[in-house]
Amino acid sequence: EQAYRCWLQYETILNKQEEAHYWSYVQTISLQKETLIGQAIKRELNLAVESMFGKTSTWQEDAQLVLTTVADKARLRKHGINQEEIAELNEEGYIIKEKDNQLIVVGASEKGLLYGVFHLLRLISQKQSLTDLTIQDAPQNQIRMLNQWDNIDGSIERGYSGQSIFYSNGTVTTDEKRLTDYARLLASVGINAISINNVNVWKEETHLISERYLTDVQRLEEIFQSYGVTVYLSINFASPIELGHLDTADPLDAGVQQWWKEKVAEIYSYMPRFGGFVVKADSEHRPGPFTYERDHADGANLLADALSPYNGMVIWRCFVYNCMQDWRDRKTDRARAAYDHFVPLDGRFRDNVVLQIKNGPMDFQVREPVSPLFGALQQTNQLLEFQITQEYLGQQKDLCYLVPMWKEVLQFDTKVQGEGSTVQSIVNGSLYQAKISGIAAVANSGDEQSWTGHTLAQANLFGYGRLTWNADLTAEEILHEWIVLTFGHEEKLKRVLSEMLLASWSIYENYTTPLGIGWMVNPNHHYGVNVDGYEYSRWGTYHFADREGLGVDRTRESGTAFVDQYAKENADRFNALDQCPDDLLLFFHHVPYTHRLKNGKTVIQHYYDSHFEGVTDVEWLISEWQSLKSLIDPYRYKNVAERLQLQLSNAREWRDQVNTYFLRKSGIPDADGRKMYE
Ligand code: BDP
Repeated sequence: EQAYRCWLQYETILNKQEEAHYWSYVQTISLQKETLIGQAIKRELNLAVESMFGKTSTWQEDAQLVLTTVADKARLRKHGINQEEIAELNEEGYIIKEKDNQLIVVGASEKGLLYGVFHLLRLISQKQSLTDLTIQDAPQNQIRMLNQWDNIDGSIERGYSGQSIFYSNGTVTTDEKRLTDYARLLASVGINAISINNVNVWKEETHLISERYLTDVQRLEEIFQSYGVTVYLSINFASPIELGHLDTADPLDAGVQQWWKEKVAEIYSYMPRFGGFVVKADSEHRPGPFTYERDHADGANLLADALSPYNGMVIWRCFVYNCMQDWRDRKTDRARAAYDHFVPLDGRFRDNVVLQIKNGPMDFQVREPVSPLFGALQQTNQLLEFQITQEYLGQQKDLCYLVPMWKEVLQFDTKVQGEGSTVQSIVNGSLYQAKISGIAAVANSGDEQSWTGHTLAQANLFGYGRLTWNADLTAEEILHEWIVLTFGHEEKLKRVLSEMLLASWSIYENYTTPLGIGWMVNPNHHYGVNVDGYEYSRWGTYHFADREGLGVDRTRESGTAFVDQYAKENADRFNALDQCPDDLLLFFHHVPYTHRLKNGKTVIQHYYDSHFEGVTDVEWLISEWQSLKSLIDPYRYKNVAERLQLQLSNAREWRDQVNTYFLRKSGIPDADGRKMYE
């Protein structure tokens, strides 16, 4: 039960004083309209009040808690809220104000009101006093999206939390309770968009936009819509051929254009508030405009024209590279691909196209530099793409709290318009006055009791929502909120859990691939170590270790010149061996094993040390968790305890293989003479 409820525990309030304080506000509630979202608000409050107080609120016209929107001018006046306060909010914002034992929540829209109510419930769960409260809040990023990589057979691509809650055995689910609870979780942290099928669209999934499925998709859409979450579908670029039986999907072909227009009209006849399409084209064997010698602006604009009468959007992914490259040609660099494909097209996309760009130039490794597309694209709408599901980060067996990594990405200064041209300022639309912008992320949820497999991985879903709402929150602040909402107020619990989670990313990095090299994973499933697993394959993901050294030379003098995709200042910094940050050293440079890092250690010694440390740190995680046993319910305790054991074997395996491999390659022994498995 607790695992299922995540951060919406709504624990019974036992303290009499606290109970009296909060009850005085929620005993009577007024809500003007009973629209879809209005009903969701009412449902949530009833559920929360019942669970926290064991009694029910009375819904009446004159009440202690007033829920309303800006449209209700008379009531705002009555509560002394002036127009200026409201005018500062965007349409998803809200005000919460307490005066004389009356509480009012005003949404700039109904959605804003919904977010305001969740905020209020969060305050109560955190035991914050409501007396004299004034809160004015609105999201910083416009689109805050989840990408489900769910397939109709019920499997989830890169899913580590069981099966899909959207589909099973070739049909759309009928478990509306579970979907509603998911929508609640998302809305409670401000997520406002979701694409409900895998970006790799083929076979049956292609039919999701056809009559066969649209009635079912509409059912799901309504659930999410009632929590302010707009639904999108991933589509197959070759749909005109596969569904429409045309002989081409050429974006400049009039028949193809007509086909998409009719298709989009059909979709909107089912779902007038449908969001639009997510498209992975010409990538990893998916079809796309290249087949017809057209470029990606042609491809995206084709769909954009069909969607624009309905204000629909095309979310076009930039994860385009040649996955069949010749690995012997060291000049081909996969990291360059997205920039090389898309920068020449800057300015050619329609207003309702938004390019979705992975945070790094490769693929969600434990540490990558920020994608140079951020900053380079100046006349194109952009969405940043994160991966919440831990494909390369321990697959929800290993613990890895991701908010600190995401913060680094958002704070990275691209310098394209001088100091302060951060990624956040691009994705919130301010730097280039973008019409559409925001953040998307691959979800980590499934049908397991805890939603995320590893109970502590709930922190990443929660954290993603909170951070995309407000990028100024620190990783610590978000974590503390999450711990209290999920596990309660016990001091020891708060301290230990936050130490564990805040250390977890760097622990994972230490026993896997520190210094920015990445990969070395088992091919295909990507869990666990395999140092040369991808080294001689066509995927473009290499470490180039030889007897002298390791790392990828991406410098302008002797390497792939990838560095020059960044603004000059960053390019020069990454390019210069003595200025490149150590944690990205091997991403940009091929160095001898004896190269000295800024901490004075050689690269090889750092590799040995960090791998030994990583394992010791996992042992520390285990003993920390054990110290919490009496403070956590048995289900969640066991769930995490078991996974920590898996993490320990994984970490040992990484340590032993990586250390042995580099000992053999380099012939340089560990300075501390520790045992290696030669
Ligand atoms: C990679 C995954 C692959 C995805 C691809 C993508 O291994 O399953 O299809 O990204 O983002 O990380 O399209």
